[in-house]
Amino acid sequence: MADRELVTLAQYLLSEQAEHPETESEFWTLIAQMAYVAKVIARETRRAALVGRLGQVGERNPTGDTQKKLDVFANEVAVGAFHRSGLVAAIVSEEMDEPKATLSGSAGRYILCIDPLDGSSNTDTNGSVGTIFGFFRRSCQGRCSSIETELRQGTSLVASGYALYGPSTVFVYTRGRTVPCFTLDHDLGEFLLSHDALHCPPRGQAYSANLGRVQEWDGGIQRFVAHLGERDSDSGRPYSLRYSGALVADLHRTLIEGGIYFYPADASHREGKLRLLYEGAPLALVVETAGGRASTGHQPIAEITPTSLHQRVPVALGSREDVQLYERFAAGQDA
Ligand code: AFP
Repeated sequence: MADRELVTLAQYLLSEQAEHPETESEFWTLIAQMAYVAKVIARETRRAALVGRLGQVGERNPTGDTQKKLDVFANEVAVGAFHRSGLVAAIVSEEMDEPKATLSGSAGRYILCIDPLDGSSNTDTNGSVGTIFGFFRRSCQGRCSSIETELRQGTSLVASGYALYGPSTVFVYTRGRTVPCFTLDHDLGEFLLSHDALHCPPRGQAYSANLGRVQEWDGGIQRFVAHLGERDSDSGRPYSLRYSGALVADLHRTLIEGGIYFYPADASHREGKLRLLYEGAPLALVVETAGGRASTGHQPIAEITPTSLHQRVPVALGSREDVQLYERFAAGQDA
């Protein structure tokens, strides 16, 4: 059987550029450059065990997590790829305390917020990991007082997406219209269009959460979990539990098969564990563009105005009806 017509990411970006001449031309370069970052990280995660890149470096990152060698590597790749690009003014990363001003400095129109290696606790066990990115348009041009003032709420994201390093490497991006998905052909070294547009089903039959923390969650969330476990064939319950420890992997499955991923506040994470700027907000744009919903449980993630670079936020992402149900339980209005 002949291969289906193969569309490379480069071809796809060119045709998008032709269709949307109003888009700043540098935008397409941002996406192409991020895909390059994903390829380099994919290559290194595949051979990490052979080149001494597994394990920890002994440091903790700004959000208190232990840093893995691959975390540091992935961060260096991302910084290297955008430092001289002339496109971004600064890079905010999970792996850096302070934003990194790039060589283009105040000339850059965007700020890149990135979790270079999401789920890095999986690296030593050959589990899936990912990269999450968001490009924010700066709210002021030239020299501004501080990076916090330049970052506005998630609705000002111009593009976001993720790469998933699993059995295959996928690259997903959106600018709020559709969510195309590309799969890396390692032999060609090219991302090829594999899903024209991801559409999150309105409801699923699986949930992803660290159930080990259930006793520390609000009563409403505990009741939500109990509800998902009750038998009811009309609504497809009980839901199955699927949790990988890598948000990107759980989210990618949720986008394709439906369901919900959530990480609420708990005793160790009073504000939630995930970070707004380089996890919650970028993935909220992806999920909502795919027809799903992204919420803290009490408000849309995209409506939160960031107040600090490494701000945390409770998160519920996935199928619209499943997230709405979560919100009802979080508000104490059980089903
Ligand atoms: P790391 O990137 O520090 O490994 O954190 C991963 C993550 O942010 C997200 O990808 C996972 O879903 C979640 O944290 C896992 O956290 P728990 O280990 O507390 O379940």
